[in-house]
This record gives sequence, structure tokens and C-alpha cells, in this order.
Amino acid sequence: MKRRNFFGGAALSAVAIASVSRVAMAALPEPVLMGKPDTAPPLVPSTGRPYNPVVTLNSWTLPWRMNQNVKEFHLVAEPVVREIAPGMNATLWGYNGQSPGPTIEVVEGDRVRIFVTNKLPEHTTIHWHGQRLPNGMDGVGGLNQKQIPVGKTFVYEFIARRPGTFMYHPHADEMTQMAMGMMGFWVTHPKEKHPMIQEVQRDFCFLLNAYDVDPGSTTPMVNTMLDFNLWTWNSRAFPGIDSLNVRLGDQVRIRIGNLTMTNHPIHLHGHEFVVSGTDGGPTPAGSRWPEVTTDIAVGQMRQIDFLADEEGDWAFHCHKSHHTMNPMGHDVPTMIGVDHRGLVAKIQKLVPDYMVMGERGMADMGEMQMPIPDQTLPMMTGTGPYGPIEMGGMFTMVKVRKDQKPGDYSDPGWYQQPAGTQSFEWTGNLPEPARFKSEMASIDGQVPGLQGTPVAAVATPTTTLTVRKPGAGMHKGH
Ligand SMILES: [Cu+2]
Repeated sequence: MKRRNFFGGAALSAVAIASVSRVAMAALPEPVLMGKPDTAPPLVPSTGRPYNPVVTLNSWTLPWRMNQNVKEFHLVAEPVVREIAPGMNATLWGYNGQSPGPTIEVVEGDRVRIFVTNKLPEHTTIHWHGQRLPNGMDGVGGLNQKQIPVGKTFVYEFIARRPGTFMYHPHADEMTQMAMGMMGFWVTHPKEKHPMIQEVQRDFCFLLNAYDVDPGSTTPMVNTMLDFNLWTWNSRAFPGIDSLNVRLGDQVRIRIGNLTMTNHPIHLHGHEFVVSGTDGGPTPAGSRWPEVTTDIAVGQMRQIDFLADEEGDWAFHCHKSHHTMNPMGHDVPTMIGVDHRGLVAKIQKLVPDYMVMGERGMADMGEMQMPIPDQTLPMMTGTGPYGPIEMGGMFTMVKVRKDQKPGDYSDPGWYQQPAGTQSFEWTGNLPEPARFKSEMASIDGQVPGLQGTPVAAVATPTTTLTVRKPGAGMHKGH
């Protein structure tokens, strides 16, 4: 097949399909399927330009074949069963056996040919979010191309023109297909040293996604607009999300794409990072500043870089606290401070499984063994070396170890805090409160005439602030 077949102008997709079905169908790259939700080791390139491959959290990189200097990939859009966390499988749509689909990794300047076979019950397309490409390859069904009918294979072909981090997803019945999990990552490595892309020892990527799966069922509700109940990274919820394991002193990059319907402030403990890239490309050095949280808006990618120079198990999570929980009812009244004594025993005579939620906060939820429906995750879960972690959803850890081998991404287990470096229970006598004297000392000599006056007396406001509320009619006319 000659390249010009693919760039023949208006009849582009028709030509591509005809060519493929008549000539090349028999010679399509064998589709590679993945049966596990594990974090696959980096796929070190055996053909083409070398690069330092990424590791996709609880996912994998799609192998390619080199066909006369074209990297050929084969994506199969199909229904899949995805383990969200041990104990819960969801019926999703995805690519090549999993949701999200495999990461596609190429090098700036590569000519890429992607065969997309549609095994879904409805038509689809793929849009290559963020890429520079011919308009007819942009994948918006009805606008740039005909939809890919059920059972057919279409071809996308373009040159990966700029290095960066991109995403792919359908642009056909988009709300349904993305709510069902159809999405994937794309990384284009620079072809040579790039002034704005630093070399790193560890390079991770994952997508933020969300589902609305009723407790006890397996298929997401696709008409949900905002009220999702499963907040996931690469269609996994904690404790199903693998840790990001690095070696002390590694320069680390994490690429995070948001294909949910809300923003996620992603927060790393123990280190500062810079946002080194967006979907638009690497950020100039002058635009970078240290952060410990970066907000990732809908449809955005943020690439963060940091030096892993503190050993330990560092929490890494979305800072919206309801996104680090698994499904729960939000219509439960707050019961903190309500005394249930005596009530539970009475109710348990009638309903043996009855448990009180939230009388002393919600922490009991991390421990209790309340019966839950099959195919449902506990709301707050995951057990660490010191007990329940009380997290679900968008939570994992960055594990930094000095004895982690270069290139080894395996989980080193829990961190052992050196003696004397961990918070501990105070068991001695409580010392005399030093507060009064020290606070007096800070006042003495500073405020004339106040020596010896208790702080509380100084701080007592003598003026009452009066707020004039707008009365009826005051907001008319603006
Ligand atoms: Cu979030």
C-alpha cells in the first residue's frame, strides 16, 4: 500500500477503508489484548528511535510493528470487564481487553498508522486529543470523517509532529462512550535533547476517570452528568491503585490527564514539584513554580516533575476528600455528637446487621465489617502497616526507597520509619502549660501599660462590627 492512498484528499477515509479491506486486511497487525489490570513494566523499544519509556499505572503500552518505517498499531474498541479493585469488576467499554486502552508511545517525527476495529454495539471514532495532524485524522464523527460502523476497521495515519503528552477517546456518542471507559494515553517522546524537556529516571502516566455504578451492579449509568460515585485513576479505585515506586534521588515525571466531568486538585506529600508540561507542550522554565498540589481541569493534562529526595511512603491523591472515597450515600444526615447509646442494641434485635454510622465521625467506616452488596467496594478502605488508611477512590502512594534498583518498578513493601522519626503517643506527665508565661513574655515590653495583663484580656474585642444587610429592594437596578 502506498502512502498516497492515505493522503488522497476528500475521499480520504473511503480510500483508506477500501484499501484496507481489499489489500491489507489480511495483513493487519495482530491485535494485542491484555487480560490483567496490573502495571506493566516499561515497554523498551526494539525498533525505531530509542527513548526512555513510560510506565502506565495499572495499565500497559501497546506494542507496534514497524512496516517500512511506519509504526503500526491496532486498537480494538470492545466491551471489557475491568477490575476496579479486588472484589469489584465493572462492565465497561475499552480497547484491547481493558479500560482505559493501552498507552501509545512514539517518537517525535514518527509516521504512525493506527488501525481501529469497532467491536462495540454502536459506531465509534477516535479523536487524538492535542495532536497536530491533518484535519481528516482528527476523529470527530460526522465532522472530520464518517463514523466507524460496527464490525469495521478504519485507519488513522499521521506524523507525530510535536513531543508531548496526549490522550485519545471517541468523538462519537461521546457522553456514553467516555462514561463507559473509552479512553487512553499517548506519549510522544522528543527525538533529541529538548531544552524544555528534562531527562528523568522515572516516567509515569495515568488518566483521571469516574463512573456511576450503583452498589451491587456492574455497568455504569451513562446519563450521569456530575454525580459519579467511583473516582478512579485508570479505572482503578484505592486500594486497587498500584503505588508509584521510585529510587531515592530519581528525577520523577508523572503525566496526568483528566477525562472526568470535574476538576481534580492532585496533591503529593513530602515533595515539591513543577508543572513541566500541559497538553499544549512543555512549559517554559520561567513559567514554572514550586507546588504541592496542581488542579487539573476537565480535558486537561498536567505533567509534573520532581526530585524524589525524601525516603518514605508518601500519599498521592486528589484533594477533594469525597474523591478519596468509594460509593456511599450522600443523603445521610451528619450524626456527629448524636448519642445513640442503647438504641443500636434495640434495633439489632429487629435488624441484626444494623450499624450506626457517623456518631463519632466516619472513621469507624474504615474498620467495620458491615455486610455490603457484591460488586461494591467499602467506602473507606485499604490497610497500611499501622491500620486502616480510610481512603478509597483517587488515592495511592509514591514510595521512595534508597535501595530500589534503577529500572525496578516493583512494590518495595511498607516503609520502616527510622527509630525516633515517627509520631508517638505521649505517656509521661503533662508538663505545666508554658503558654501563659511565654505569651506574657511576648507582650512584656512591647505594649506600654499592658505588662502583666492576661493575653485573653488584650485580645477581647472592644468594638462590635456591625454588618448592614441589604434590605428589600436594595438590589433593584443592578
Ligand atoms: Cu478529584
